[in-house]
Amino acid sequence: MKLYFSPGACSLHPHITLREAGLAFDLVRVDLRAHKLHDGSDYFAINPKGYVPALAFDDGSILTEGAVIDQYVADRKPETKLLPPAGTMERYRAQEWLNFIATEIHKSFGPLFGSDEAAKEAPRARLGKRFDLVAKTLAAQPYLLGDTFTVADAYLYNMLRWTAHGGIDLAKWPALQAFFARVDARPAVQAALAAEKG
Ligand SMILES: N[C@@H](CCC(=O)N[C@@H](CS)C(=O)NCC(=O)O)C(=O)O
Repeated sequence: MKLYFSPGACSLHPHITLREAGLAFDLVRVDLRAHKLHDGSDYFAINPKGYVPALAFDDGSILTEGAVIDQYVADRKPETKLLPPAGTMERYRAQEWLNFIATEIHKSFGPLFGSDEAAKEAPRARLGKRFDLVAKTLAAQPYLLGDTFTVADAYLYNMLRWTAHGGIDLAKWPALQAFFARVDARPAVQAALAAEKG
């Protein structure tokens, strides 16, 4: 498999998931401004959506949408418990978090990376409310689902890495800061960060 990524982008969470699962994969860096690979080839020819992440299989097909790639990877290695088994209520809880992070957190960051300062106020306030909710859960337990790290935690960690750049001070939520440090210390997370730099 190949994971198409851009350093620090939202391809980081499936990247972490692949390493947590211990699956073999190659990393392929995408220049998101030009939508090209380093050899100059057109990324749209690989992923018509033009964005990362994309997971490519040996037959040339691809799987997109980070939260879905996470679930595919976790299901390849159920023994790693990166997700509860499909069909259980716990699995729906994990999907509830994944969808919440994708739609309520991830997509609210977009305007914070632009240059229109006025356009940043509302999404920043919305993110603050979402973080209030997440912090309540993480004040009571180490991970979103309880005591076990899951792919939803990888996704949340990826989003929290963006807060400083987005002008959001995590110090307001000690539970989120503690969660961040907990996930940051995982060997698979450090390996993913190092590989994205290289
Ligand atoms: N719905 C997609 C969104 C992916 C996404 O927004 N990717 C960004 C990086 S974080 C990107 O590649 N943007 C460049 C572009 O859209 O051309 C997912 O959750 O995987």
